[in-house]
Amino acid sequence: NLRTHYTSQINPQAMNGAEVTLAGWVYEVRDLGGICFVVLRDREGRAQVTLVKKRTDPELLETARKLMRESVIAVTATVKAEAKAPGGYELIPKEITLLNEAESPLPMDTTGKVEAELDTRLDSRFMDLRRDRTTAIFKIRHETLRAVRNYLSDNGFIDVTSPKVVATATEGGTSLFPITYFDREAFLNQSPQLFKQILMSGGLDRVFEIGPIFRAEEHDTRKHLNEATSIDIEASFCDHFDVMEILENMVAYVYSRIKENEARSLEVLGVDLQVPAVPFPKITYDEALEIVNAHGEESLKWGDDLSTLSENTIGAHVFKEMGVSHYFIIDWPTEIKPFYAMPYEDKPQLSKSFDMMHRTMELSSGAQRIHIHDMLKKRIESQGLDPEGFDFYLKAFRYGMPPHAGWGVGCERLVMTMLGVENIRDVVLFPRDRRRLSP
Ligand code: ATP
Ligand code: AMO
Repeated sequence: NLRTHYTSQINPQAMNGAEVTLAGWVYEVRDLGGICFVVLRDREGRAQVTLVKKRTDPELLETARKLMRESVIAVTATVKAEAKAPGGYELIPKEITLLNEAESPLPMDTTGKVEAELDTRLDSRFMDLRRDRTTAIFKIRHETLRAVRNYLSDNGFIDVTSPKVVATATEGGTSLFPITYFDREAFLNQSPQLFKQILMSGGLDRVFEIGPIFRAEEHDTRKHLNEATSIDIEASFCDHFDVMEILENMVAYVYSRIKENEARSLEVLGVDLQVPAVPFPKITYDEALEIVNAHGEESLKWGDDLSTLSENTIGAHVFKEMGVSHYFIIDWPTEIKPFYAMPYEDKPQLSKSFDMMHRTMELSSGAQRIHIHDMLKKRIESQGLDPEGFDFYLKAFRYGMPPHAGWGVGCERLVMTMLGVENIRDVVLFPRDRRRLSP
């Protein structure tokens, strides 16, 4: 390894006088004549390399002065505690090695002084990632998924992966990406839904999957991707209320982990994170309609899906009345939920389903599922789908399928709402949308 430390690992007091080697990018060179500063940036922060003309080998000084911004360097230096320098120390270099020179001009600014358009940043994502804000977002995304994995593993869930090349649709509303699978038509999977349910028949009892989902949404919005990352669970012998409790506790846990482990990233982003209190309030679909209709901007009748506008109206109302951002909408009309949602026994027009919302968007959908074979087959038919295509799925319901429930959360929506990021593309390394297929 070329480096001995990251910039953040240098303790100015304890390491004063020690020799270290840091490696990273040239953030900036400030040549003030008698003194020259090279600021080195690595993933964890920045360090100032100080070269005083009178006390520096002329060849070394010349190397430093000629460094092009964003070139890759390694610096072997002595640590010197210096209260005025960023991080409380500066580096007095013995050697500066230019590992790879960057061309000039750069495709975009990395200092945050000039704010580039999102498209420019995504076109040069490698360069955008060198900005503090972007690095902070992806560290938090990492910590989010780590917290999710820990939380679910600690609560008895088994980490699984299901196929992404499939033969059937699962989520009625959105369309499919067809692909050619040898001589057959296949699709990119919209959701691990059918597979996670089959695993309940297999007796795995509680499973989770973090993986890609593909949706051929034609629209261009700030909250839709064509390839998203879904966090899915399925749990046997549970109803919808049980899995809502798992969901709200997981979200609160994620927030608390981020607050604790990513304080510096939150600071870079200027986010003062409030861990949401559990339980999240629950309103019924009927109450949600009343809120929308009382508000007057839109008129919805029973059985309509909630539009983006109505989601905003309800979110604002809940925030105003209850002071919370996260809430559930429960008891949806069976007809507008997917075929696998379990209807209430006494009121079959209502289903044991829910959406978990954050002020301006849906974060998760879930439900208790139909575990009765004949009932499920009827629901598939009544939604105009061909049960034959679902044979592999229905089969699992004929030989001992336990009652079960589950949900899916979009990882990107979880992160963007946590950080107040406006556009979902900001929290995906290489987003796929209607226009974007590379990088
Ligand atoms: P699902 O309900 O399957 O998760 P969805 O896209 O319908 O997906 P949301 O993403 O929460 O659900 O969107 C909420 C509402 O926004 C939808 O009910 C719909 O009215 C509207 N909507 C959904 N997709 C789009 C889109 N691509 N462009 C504009 N509005 C959309
Ligand atoms: P649903 O279709 O609501 O439910 O998806 C679950 C969650 O996944 C996220 N999501 C998306 N994020 C970004 N771009 C998209 N195009 C996109 N589509 C979905 C959202 C959404 O709430 N099988 C069910 C889940 C279940 O019942 O277990 C399902 O897929 O955050």
